[in-house]
Amino acid sequence: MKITLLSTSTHPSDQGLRTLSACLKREGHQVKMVFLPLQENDYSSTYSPEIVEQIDKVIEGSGLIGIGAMSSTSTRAIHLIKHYESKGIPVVWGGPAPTFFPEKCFQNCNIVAVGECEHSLMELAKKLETKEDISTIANLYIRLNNQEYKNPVRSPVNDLDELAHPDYDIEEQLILENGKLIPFEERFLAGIIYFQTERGCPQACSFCTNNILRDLYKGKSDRLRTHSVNYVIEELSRMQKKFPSIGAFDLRDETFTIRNIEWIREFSQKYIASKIGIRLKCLAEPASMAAEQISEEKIKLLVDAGLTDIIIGIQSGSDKLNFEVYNRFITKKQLLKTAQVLNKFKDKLTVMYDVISCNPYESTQDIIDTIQLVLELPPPYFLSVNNLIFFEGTPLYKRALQDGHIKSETDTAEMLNYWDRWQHIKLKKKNPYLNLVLNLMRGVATTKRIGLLPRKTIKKLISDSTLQFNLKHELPTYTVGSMVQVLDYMRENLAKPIYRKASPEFKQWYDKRRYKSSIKVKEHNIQIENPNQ
Ligand code: B12
Ligand code: SF4
Repeated sequence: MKITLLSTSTHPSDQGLRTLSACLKREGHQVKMVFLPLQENDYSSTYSPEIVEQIDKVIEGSGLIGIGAMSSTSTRAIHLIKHYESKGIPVVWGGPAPTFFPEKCFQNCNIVAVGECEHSLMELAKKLETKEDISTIANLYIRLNNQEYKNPVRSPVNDLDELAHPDYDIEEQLILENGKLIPFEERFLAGIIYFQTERGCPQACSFCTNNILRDLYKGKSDRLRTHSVNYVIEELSRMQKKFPSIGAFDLRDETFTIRNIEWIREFSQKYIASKIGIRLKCLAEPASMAAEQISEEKIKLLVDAGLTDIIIGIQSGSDKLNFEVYNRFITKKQLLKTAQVLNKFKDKLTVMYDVISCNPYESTQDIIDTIQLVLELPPPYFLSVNNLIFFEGTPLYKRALQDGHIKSETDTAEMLNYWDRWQHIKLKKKNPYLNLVLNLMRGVATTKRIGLLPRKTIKKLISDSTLQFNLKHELPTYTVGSMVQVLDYMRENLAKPIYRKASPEFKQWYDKRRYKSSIKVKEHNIQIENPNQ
């Protein structure tokens, strides 16, 4: 059967949809993938009639349309769903939005796919082809002949290696550029491939949507599932051979370092032996690195393999806030130990620390604790200050709703991005002065400065006298804050659109440099020959 899969994401990586496509192809279906990115800073926009007309032509003869969307791209997804349902073509809507909010999505689509859906989609395609009853397919909410069926989710795939490798047959795929559907070209990957080697996360941070998945799969799977090293090497090697412009693999697993040391040992050896030679990036959560010896060995093995960037979630310098509000069980002492371990690799590894700001549950002292922890982290590093968004369905969202911090949808900050600094501060209203100081520390940290602020100035800004003055007089905070808002506006509306149009070579160059400190850091060269060069 001909199936068309439409991706509404702004980045055409979409491992989920690509894996679904590959699994359907393995079953003998003819799949057409179409990537439909629109501008990132306007999630309310939908596709023009001219664009829809072009999609109509591609869809001709399809027995099923699959649409993937995150919450942010739901408006544009719904626009397409309504259009194709009105033509009588079965449309199934899957991805993060229907997984987290099935009831809401079911109001706008007659077939909604919840959770991991390789098997459900294959079953749906087969049953539609053979005209069998589709009302009992697990993971699907289905509206059929005015009846509604809300089927439970099946256990998620235990052995991830069973799955076909994501479909990167780009020569058969289409993408939207400047209002035109054109053949997908390598340049759209922007020199980077996102790849998850694992599914799931054993932690349950209160602000994270991962909690919704844990509830969804309760009793069915609470295990972290990891691809074998061989599968991962095969995938990365395939990508390196196919796409010469790829300069980095971003291994976006929730927390890469949580896996056992044996996996990392085998991966490091095999990645080096494979001569793939492309730099790696990953995310880690410090609780998974608390055992000093193990974490040092893990980091060394990964750096030897070519890890050049790591993102570490700290979130707060206040143990109390981490424990009682964020449900994260790591102490400041352990965080500093982890930072010392990472710092041993400073010549080869760029570390980015994530903290959360603008949380109405924070006291003045909690923010000071965070600023003080940041001052204690050994430089060089990059500090990423992310403003809190109450994501619907998370434990922190429910608590904030109960405690009156969320009175309307606007209070969740879901329509802002993490880096709209002054807009978040104005919205949350609490501790504007200290939240502004923390937000101005976003950026490269050296021995002399953190972000825009010299270290000496930061200490002065949190000293008792300056603090008391600024808590009493808000004018200086609001003046600087308004200036920051202008800068943020320019970043989103001028700098980012220009960056998006830049060549993959420029993006790679920039990606390598933007987190580097002004301290002279030796360029990390992976000592492996690239067989393609
Ligand atoms: C890699 C990644 C990115 C990359 C690449 C995105 C891309 N288009 O590929 C980048 C860095 C660009 C990115 C950006 C953003 N991301 Co992101 N990202 C991820 C991450 C870490 C992995 C995605 C992935 O490949 N997963 C692996 C695959 C196998 O799983 P999957 O995508 O869920 O697919 C399965 C099911 O969902 C389902 N499915 C998926 N599509 C479809 C379609 C059909 C038809 C069907 C039937 C089923 C189906 O079946 C798939 C296979 O089992 C996820 C977290 C996560 N663990 O998934 C967050 C995540 C998807 N991102 C998220 C967010 C919020 C964002 C941003 C909005 C962040 C920001 N503020 O800028 C942006 C917006 C991007 C956009 N609008 O396009 C949220 C989405 C939450 C939500 N409610 O929608 C997630 C879930 C993280 C989180 N827990 O908060 N992201
Ligand atoms: S470690 Fe990361 S992915 Fe896991 S629950 Fe916490 S924030 Fe979410």
